[in-house]
Amino acid sequence: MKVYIDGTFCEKEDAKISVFDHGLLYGDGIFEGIRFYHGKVFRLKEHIERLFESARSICLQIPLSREAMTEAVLETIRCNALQNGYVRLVVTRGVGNLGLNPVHCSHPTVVIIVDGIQLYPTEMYEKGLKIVTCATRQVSSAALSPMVKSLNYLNNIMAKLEAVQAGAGEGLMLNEQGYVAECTGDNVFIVKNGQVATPPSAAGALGGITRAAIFELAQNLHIPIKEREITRHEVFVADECFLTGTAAEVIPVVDLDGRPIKDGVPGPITRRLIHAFHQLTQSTGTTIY
Ligand code: PXG
Repeated sequence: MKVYIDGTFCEKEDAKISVFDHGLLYGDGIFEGIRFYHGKVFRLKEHIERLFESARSICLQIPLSREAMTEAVLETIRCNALQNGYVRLVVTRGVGNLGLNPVHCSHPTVVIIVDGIQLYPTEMYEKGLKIVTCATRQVSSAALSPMVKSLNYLNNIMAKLEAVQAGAGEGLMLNEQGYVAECTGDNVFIVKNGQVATPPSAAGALGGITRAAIFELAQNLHIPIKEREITRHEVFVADECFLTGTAAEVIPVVDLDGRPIKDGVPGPITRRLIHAFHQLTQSTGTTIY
């Protein structure tokens, strides 16, 4: 595996950055997780745009243009000669001193890693996931905008740990007000009486690229869809529930905290959206080679 660091490619073993990098010292930075399927990168423009918006929001000047960053991603995939896989694009504040002040970090660090992808087992896409509600709350959107895909994942990791310790596939995170925000690494949707709903960004949901694709697909299929506040109770009594994320794609949820969702099997709207999303990933994207 070849890794891109600040414009040069190195072997995985040599892919190292400074211990003075504020990405390490403070989690000061941003990232993207991107998929490519059959030699085409899925929603590359959207991922690059979200990265640059995250950067703008945290006052981080990415040392490349959008076009150069796009080319760097494509070149890193080419370098690894893969047709299918996952890209982790990370931009940190860069090397500074031991103080918090980002002003002393003059050069942001850009890292692009290409690897295979660890999906949920195929069986879970057919049978659905069991999830649990985490005691760890989502960070307040007043503290850190959920639209910024930052390197600060400690609260998501604490929530993930709770899910793992409970033997669940994912963990549902509530916000400070107790409304549903998202899962630890996925957005969450419910279906009730034929209507699809997902929490708004203000409730603590990341502006997911997969989430946005689901809005487009639902609209094309004439399935009503909207953003609204959702309670945990509404998930218990939903007709269907599913999660979306670059890694997970679209995956059904059939149980929350030991309450089966409806009949405890993936629902028809979830199945239609999984199928439509699969077709989208197979038929669209930026050509790599
Ligand atoms: N919410 C959170 C908190 C995320 O981290 C998503 C939603 C889905 O967004 P996209 O744009 O991917 O549809 C994410 C992204 C992992 C892992 O290992 C997951 C993400 C990021 C990094 C690692 O599960 N998810």
